Amino acid sequence: MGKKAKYNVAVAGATGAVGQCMIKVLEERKFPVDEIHLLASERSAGKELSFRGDKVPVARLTRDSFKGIDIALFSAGAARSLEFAPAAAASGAVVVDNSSAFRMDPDIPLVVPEVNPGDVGLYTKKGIIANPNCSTIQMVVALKPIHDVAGIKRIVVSTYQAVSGTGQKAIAELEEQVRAYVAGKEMPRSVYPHQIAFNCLPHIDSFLPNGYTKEEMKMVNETRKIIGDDSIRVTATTVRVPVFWGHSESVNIETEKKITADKLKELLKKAPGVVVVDDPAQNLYPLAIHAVGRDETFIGRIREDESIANGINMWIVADNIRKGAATNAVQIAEILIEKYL
Ligand code: NAP
Ligand code: 3JN
Repeated sequence: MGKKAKYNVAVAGATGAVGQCMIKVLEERKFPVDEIHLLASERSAGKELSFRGDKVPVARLTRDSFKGIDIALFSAGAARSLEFAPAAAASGAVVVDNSSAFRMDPDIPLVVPEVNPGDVGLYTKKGIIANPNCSTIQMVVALKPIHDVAGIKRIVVSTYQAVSGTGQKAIAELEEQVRAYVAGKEMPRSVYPHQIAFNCLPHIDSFLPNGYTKEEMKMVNETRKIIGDDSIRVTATTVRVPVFWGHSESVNIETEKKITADKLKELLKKAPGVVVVDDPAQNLYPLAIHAVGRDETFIGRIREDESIANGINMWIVADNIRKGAATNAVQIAEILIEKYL
């Protein structure tokens, strides 16, 4: 059978922060969409969203939503992925899932196209490909080229994560709290356990018995799976900060072989999907506000860690909703249609 010219695509979670961005990214990258099917909860059924200038109705996500669908992009939460993604795959769609539901399943590839594009081919096992957590994606885009030349032994990461990572309600909550503060009123609070405006919360996702949060352990386990090296030691502290868009990360690595800061800058300048922004004398370093709307990962403050023999510090920033979720998923779909479907 010949290659299709266009594909029927479903977006599950189409009304959400990630889903709406997926629709935009499909348009921008001119993904060859024949029909688009927009799916969300019962609450959104009948709403209309725009795709390439046309109004498209949103339908309720059910197990029967995937007849005739070639590619299903999921961003409706892990519970919906567990319930509906296998049904989508059984209907013949290839699922690209944005949730944590299947990321650590050994029969499901976990893919960042700049790092392990070849793993896409493993989709045939279950018809599902997992998209990693946003904080993991931007870190591995930066670290894979370093691992290839110097061998990363240990990673210590602290994140500064935007509220958009928690979805639409959290974006609204930060804005409402800032407005209330300026108006001298009491700040409303429902999404986070504490005020997020003018504050930092060392708490993303729920706490685990080992004292880490789930978000922190996602960074540990997903990094090893994507890079394909379980010997890399990773420790993470994930922090929610009062920023709307763009996750930032302070990353310290220890390598087997020495790599100088100058060599590393040259290496990263050539790395796929990376932009080096590193001229401290001119106050130039990656900023969340500059990453918004971009698909690259920005790296700066690259310097040798003077406390150990083979150590590097750097600052890594990306648009968490684009490269951290929607764009990465669409890039995976592009590899699928280019090589496999
Ligand atoms: P959001 O803005 O709150 O949107 C949630 C979406 O899920 C909405 O479209 C919502 O539909 C839909 N939904 C909720 N319950 C549903 C149900 N019972 N049946 C069908 N659809 C339902 O959240 P978001 O930020 O877009 O994130 C959505 C999910 O994407 C997250 O839970 C997470 O799994 C994943 N995500 C991944 C990353 C990453 O790191 N790669 C980053 C962010 C999010 P309604 O509008 O009808 O309620
Ligand atoms: O908090 C962030 O900045 C990223 C959030 C991701 C997220 C939010 C809710 C549920 C995830 C995820 O992708 O890991 C999940 C989940 O699917 O577990």
